[in-house]
Amino acid sequence: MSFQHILFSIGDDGVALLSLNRPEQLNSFNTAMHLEVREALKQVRHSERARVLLLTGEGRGFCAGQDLADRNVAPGAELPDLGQSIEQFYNPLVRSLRDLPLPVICAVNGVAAGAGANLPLACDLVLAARSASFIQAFCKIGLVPDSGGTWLLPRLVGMARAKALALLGERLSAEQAEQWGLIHRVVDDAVLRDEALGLARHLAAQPTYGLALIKRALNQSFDNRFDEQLELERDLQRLAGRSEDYREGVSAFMNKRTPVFKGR
Ligand code: LHQ
Repeated sequence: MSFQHILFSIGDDGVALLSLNRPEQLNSFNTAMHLEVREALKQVRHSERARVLLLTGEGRGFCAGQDLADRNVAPGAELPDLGQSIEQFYNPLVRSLRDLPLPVICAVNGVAAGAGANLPLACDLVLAARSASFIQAFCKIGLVPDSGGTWLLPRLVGMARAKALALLGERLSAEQAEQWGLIHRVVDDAVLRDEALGLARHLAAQPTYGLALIKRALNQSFDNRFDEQLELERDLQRLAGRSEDYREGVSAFMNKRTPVFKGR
């Protein structure tokens, strides 16, 4: 499949780069872009080479959510079933980012609005350009935050701030987002791509099978009781302990050499 609305590559360094590429529409999602992103994520999941995914956007925006030009309802026309669009596209997208057995880095290069503000929250490490911002724009057009927003926001920033963001739809600066714990780190615009790639390459050389298990454990932690989480840690440690990377890590430590991890 050739891609028209995204840029996608998997490098020899193990970094899969997926960049949303509809800059004139601030990388908002139409059906074609959804299908391309879905295909790219499938390729990442099945790739032998991909060890980390880096998600970003081309142009001055990261993603403005749903392409509203696709959703303009003419007077008298039948009202669309937005639930179907969520079921068909947004929910599978968010699930696949969250469940991808690789670390997912999101580099928010500009404004992130609507579903575009919530996709980064489903990723594992979010960097944002200083000029970027996050807008829960849904309330301004009579909609409900989707793409996991109502679940992720309160867990990340607490209920008071989540409600303010979702009910007011005001622009949250990248710096404020970092201070609130919504994202990992703000960097200067000029260095965002390099910083994110540097982080991705660093992670790609780490024991990424183990990193995927860490991600699984942390993703479940707010839903489990303490005892359940201890049991999950036991199960995941059992898997980690059987990996080649664990053997390599211990052997390299004992022999005072640099480990070479394979992600399995
Ligand atoms: C756009 C969009 C856009 C099309 C900017 N669509 N063209 C799920 C399921 C099903 C249905 C509904 O929704 C959902 C989930 C959602 O995501 S709902 C929320 C949808 N998104 C929004 O409501 C955000 C709409 N955009 C904005 O509020 C502004 O564009 C922001 C605040 C993102 C950026 O503002 P500015 O920096 O002032 O840029 P701009 O507004 O001038 O936009 C630049 C261009 O991008 C412009 O086109 P033009 O031809 O005039 O240059 C916009 O029309 C276009 N654009 N967002 N979502």
